[in-house]
Amino acid sequence: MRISWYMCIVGVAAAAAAQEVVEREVCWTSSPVVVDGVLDEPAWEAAERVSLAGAVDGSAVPEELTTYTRMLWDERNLYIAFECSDPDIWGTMTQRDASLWKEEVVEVFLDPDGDGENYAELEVSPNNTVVDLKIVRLKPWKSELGWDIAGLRTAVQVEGTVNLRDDVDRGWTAEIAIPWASLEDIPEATGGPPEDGTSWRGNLYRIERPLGKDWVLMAWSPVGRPAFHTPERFGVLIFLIAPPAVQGALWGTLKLLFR
Ligand SMILES: [Ca+2]
Ligand SMILES: [Ca+2]
Ligand SMILES: [Ca+2]
Ligand SMILES: [Ca+2]
Repeated sequence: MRISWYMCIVGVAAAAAAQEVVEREVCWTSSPVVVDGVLDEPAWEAAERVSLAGAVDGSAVPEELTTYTRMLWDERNLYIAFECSDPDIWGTMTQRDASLWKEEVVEVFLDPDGDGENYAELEVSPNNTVVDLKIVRLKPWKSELGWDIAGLRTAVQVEGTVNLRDDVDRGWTAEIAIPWASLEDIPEATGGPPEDGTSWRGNLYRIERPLGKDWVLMAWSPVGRPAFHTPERFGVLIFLIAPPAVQGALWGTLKLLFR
């Protein structure tokens, strides 16, 4: 979908009303993002913080498991940041493409053409272990675990101890850069940055597995069931060079200058 941001938002609003999906504006950054797990750059300070809710019904999650997400983009990368409160951080797997979803992770799903097929999945653990794969289709299930996000950069910072289960941790952050070029073989992704106003479907998730309690599944766009592979309920990501309010202000300034 490559249309103007205005048409994009009108279309998205209609789609959201029909499908009850959420949307978010992913804003361009002209200042650098250093992928070190520390979210102290001016770029991140300017980005909207969006919390994750219960993955099934959007219900509130326990305060000690709050998750905030931020997203940005520039000509080379899509950037995603997670801030996870967690009193007990753990994870044992350290091999790329291990079954991280069986432990504690944050996850990014990207479906550029929104057809629920050929979408990218990335998971990052508190050990900064990753699994990346392409979901080719859901019925019958076909995925490519050998597919890698070329040039992927991830970093994690932990406030606490990983795998010490009897102390109280504060939480962990994940900072992620996904090169546009790595998505070249995903339909509708071109291998370059999206045009201003382009919208993709996608979702952000977290799996939390407290000791002796039920798992907690969290999502940006609730999917209506305890299964993350529900692409019809993914949210809508709108890539904007500048948010509409800024564009409107710029247009107003130009009109004043040239009248
Ligand atoms: Ca950083
Ligand atoms: Ca935990
Ligand atoms: Ca797709
Ligand atoms: Ca892989």
